[in-house]
Amino acid sequence: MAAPTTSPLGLFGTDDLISEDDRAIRDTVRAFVADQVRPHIAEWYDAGALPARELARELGKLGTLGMHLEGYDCAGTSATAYGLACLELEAGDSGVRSLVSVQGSLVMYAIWRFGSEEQKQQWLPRMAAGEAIGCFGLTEPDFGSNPAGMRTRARRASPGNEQSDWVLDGTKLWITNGSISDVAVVWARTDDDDQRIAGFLVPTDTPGFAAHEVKRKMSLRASVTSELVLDGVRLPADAVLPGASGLSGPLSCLNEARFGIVFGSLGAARDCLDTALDYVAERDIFDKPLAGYQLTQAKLADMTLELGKGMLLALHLGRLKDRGELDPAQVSLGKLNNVREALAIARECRTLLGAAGITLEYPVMRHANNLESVLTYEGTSEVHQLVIGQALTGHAAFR
Ligand code: TGC
Ligand code: FAD
Repeated sequence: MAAPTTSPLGLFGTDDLISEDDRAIRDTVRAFVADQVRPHIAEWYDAGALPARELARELGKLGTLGMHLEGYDCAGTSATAYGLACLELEAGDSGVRSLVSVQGSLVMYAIWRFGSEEQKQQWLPRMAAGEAIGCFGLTEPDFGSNPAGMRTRARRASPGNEQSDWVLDGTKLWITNGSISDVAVVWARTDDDDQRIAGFLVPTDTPGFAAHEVKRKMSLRASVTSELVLDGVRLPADAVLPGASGLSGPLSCLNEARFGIVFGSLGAARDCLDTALDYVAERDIFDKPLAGYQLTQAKLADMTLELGKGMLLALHLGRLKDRGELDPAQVSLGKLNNVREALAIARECRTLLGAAGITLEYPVMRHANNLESVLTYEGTSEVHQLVIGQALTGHAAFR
């Protein structure tokens, strides 16, 4: 039997498009995943429990938390390196990548971009080290794709007095890391004259704050997902993120996390394809390996094409981001395409594994189930189609 001559991404030669420094970071994260995630992930997934605190500390030591941010003990890598780290983490499990995305791209980025110097000093070094965990509360039970409709309210304890404390009331749902967080970034509509949306740093031990874990998930089982309840949560006047005003605040954070998913989703797809390649080489069907059938090779070729095209797109977007030229609609192109194709690859790989593909012995069904969440969070496919449609036509068709 002839040995394979290349891997799916090897065939595309995408490594040549990555700088030596970025490749070194990628390889370090890949080794971490092989050592600290792969041996345990099926068990964590089965149990629906991630040892998130321990893992966060290890991810902090590795330098992956807020890694593309400058200063405050963050690693200050390129955006492409951050993307490649997401890819390797998600090759382990989307839940592990989610932990890093939410911490670095949503919470740390929000504080780094919109916070006061005191807020940055207070939270960023501890979060970079994985000693403090954050969550990002935008979605509500009745407002997911349309966060502008949010009902969570922030009112002044003494109306009209800008030095007054804030009081927050509302409910956030589907919040990653919610019930294990030390701090929640909560987006709320204020009672100021312009009723603007603002972000608040809520220490999770503040009276009136509660977090409840969402149970019985069939996807992202190795990730903590929670409901946040804010019932008269009183915060000092300086709990607000001073640099964020309006919906562009949280949406700017989403651009960062969506960028990580452009790469991350390819990690799940690559892991499925690698698994399928190994499987078809070993599995004899009728009288020869499954790898030797034309139908199998057609599937493998088509999946390799989509994985490679997705990687070229991701690296292109990475380069644009490193030059400071990445537009949100371009992030939507990447998120829409790469998650959709990663899910298709995971499902196709599952067919190649036959019945074995439905078990946790192999990572394929786990990745496929995870990607169902990835397709929905950080903007559903339909939302990204509409963002792209708006860029192409000038018409906003969200409403
Ligand atoms: P619209 O009127 O278009 O815009 C309101 C303001 O925001 C600005 N803006 C953006 N700014 C930065 N980045 C973007 N991508 C932006 N898109 C819009 C816009 O310029 C405007 O600014 P200004 O200054 O004029 O006020 O807003 P809209 O209400 O029509 O909504 C547009 C829409 C539908 C695209 C947006 O609401 C949207 O993206 N919805 C999807 C919501 C979403 O993705 N939620 C994700 C929650 S977090 C999460 O899922 C974490 S999962 C994490 C994990 O575990 O990995
Ligand atoms: P809906 O908005 O109710 O959408 C339902 C369907 O309607 C979708 O198919 C959608 O595409 C479609 N639709 C919506 N608008 C339109 C339209 N204009 N035209 C046509 N179709 C449309 N949120 C956070 O804030 N923080 C987190 O940390 C977080 N983590 C998450 C973790 C997990 C595991 C999951 C599953 C979700 C998480 N979310 C988080 C929430 C996530 O962002 C939302 O689920 C997502 O934005 C979609 O909102 P929704 O579920 O309310 O769906």
